[in-house]
Amino acid sequence: MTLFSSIEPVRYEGPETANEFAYRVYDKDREVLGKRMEDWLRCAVCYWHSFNWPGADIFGGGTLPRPWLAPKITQEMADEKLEAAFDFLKRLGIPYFTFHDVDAMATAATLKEHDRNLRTITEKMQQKMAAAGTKLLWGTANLFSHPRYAGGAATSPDPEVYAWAAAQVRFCLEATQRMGGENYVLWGGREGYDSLLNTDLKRELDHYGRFLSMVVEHKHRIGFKGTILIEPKPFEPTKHQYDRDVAAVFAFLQKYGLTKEVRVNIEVNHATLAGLDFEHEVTAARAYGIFGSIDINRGDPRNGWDTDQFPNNAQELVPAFIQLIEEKGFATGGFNFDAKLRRQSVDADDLYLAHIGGIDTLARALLAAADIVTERKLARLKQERYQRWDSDLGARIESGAIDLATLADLAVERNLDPAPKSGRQELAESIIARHCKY
Ligand code: XLS
Ligand code: NI
Ligand code: NI
Repeated sequence: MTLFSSIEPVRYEGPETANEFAYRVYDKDREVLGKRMEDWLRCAVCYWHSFNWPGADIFGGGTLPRPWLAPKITQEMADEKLEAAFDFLKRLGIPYFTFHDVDAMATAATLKEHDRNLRTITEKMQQKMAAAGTKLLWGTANLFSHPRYAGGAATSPDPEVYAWAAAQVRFCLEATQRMGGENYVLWGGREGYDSLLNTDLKRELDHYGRFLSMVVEHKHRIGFKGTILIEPKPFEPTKHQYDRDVAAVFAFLQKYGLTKEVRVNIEVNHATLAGLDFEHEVTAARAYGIFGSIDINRGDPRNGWDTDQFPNNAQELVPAFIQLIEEKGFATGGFNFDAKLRRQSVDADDLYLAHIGGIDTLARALLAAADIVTERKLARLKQERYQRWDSDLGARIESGAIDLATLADLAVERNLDPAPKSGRQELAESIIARHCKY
C-alpha cells in the first residue's frame, strides 16, 4: 500500500464514461496514421513535480501529503518515495518517467556520497522499471537548487562550482545510460545572470560552451546512445537565461560547433514566457534540425511566471501537433508532464486526475491534427501560397544562381508588378477549429 494505491489501474473507457479515473480519449493501442497512440505521445511522468514537490511557494510551505519529504531526505524516505512513484506510474499506465538526480536519491553532503546515494537509488529504480515495464525518457542533474549554484553551474564565477556540476552531470549521465534512458537533459536554470554589472557574459558563454562539449565528448566516450537535449527558458529563476529560446540555443550550438550533437527539449510554458507561441518553438526547432522532445504544461496568460499547469486545451496544441505529425513523430523524445498540482489539490487522487486530464488533452489534439493532415486542406493552402516559388524565377533565386544586380535588372526589365494575394489566415484558423471535436 502506498499513498497512490486507492485507485484501480486507469483504463480507456471511451468518451461516454462517467468514471473520472478512466481515459476518455487516450486509447494507447488505437492506430493513428499508422502508429499506436502510445507511440505517438510517449508520455512521461516527472518525478520532481509529482513526488518531490510539497506544494510550497515563496509565501508558504508545503500543502501536499508527501511524507517522504524533508530538508534532508534519508535513504528510507527515498525508498518510500520510490515505492509510491512506481505505484503511481503503474496505475496510470503510461510508458515513461523522468527525474533529476536529487529528486530520487537520499540527500548527500559530499560528491562521494552523492555518487553512492545516486547509485543506490538508481539500482532500485532499475528493478522497479524491469518489474513494471516502465522506461526512462530522460535523466537530468539538478544544477540549480543547492546554494552553491546561486551564481550558476556551468556559468559560475567559481571553477570549483563548475567542477561540482561536471561531477553531478557525469554521475547522472552514466546513471541514465545504465537505466536505458533515451535522452539526457540539461536545463540551465541559473545559467544566466541577475545583473550585467557583475557578469562577464562572454567568459560565461565560453565556459558554458566548453561544458556542453565535455558532456558530448563523455557521451561518446561511454557510448551513450541517447540524445543530449537543452531545455530553453527565457528567465526564472535568473533575470536572463542564456538559453532563452530555440533560436538562442541554436546560435549557441553553432558558435560551439554542436548543432549535430545537441537538440532541444521545448517546454510550453517556457515558450510563452519568452513571448512566443509553443508551435513557434516546435516549428523553429524543426527548421533548424534540432527538434528533440517536449515538456508539456501550460502557463496562465495573466501570470508572468512558470505556473507549470496541466494542459487542458487541445485546440491550443493542435498547430504543434501538426508539426509533430509532419516530423513523423518523436525520434527519442516524448511528452514529459512537467506540470504540477495547485497547492490546494491536497488529495492523493488529484495527481491522477491531473495526469488523466492532461493525457486525454494530448490524445484529443493528436486526433484533430491527424484529421487535418489527412484532409490536406491546410497543407494545400500553404502550398498554394508559395506556388510562385516553383516558377523559373523562384527556382533561380532559391538555387543561388542569381545575384542582386541581375535580379534587380530582371525586375526592372520585366516591369514586375505582383498583385497582392490573400493569406487566407481566417480560413486556416477555421480549419483548425472545426476539427477539434474529440
Ligand atoms: C524548470 C524546468 C525544469 C526542467 C528540468 O522550469 O522546466 O523542470 O524541465 O530541469
Ligand atoms: Ni521543463
Ligand atoms: Ni519549466
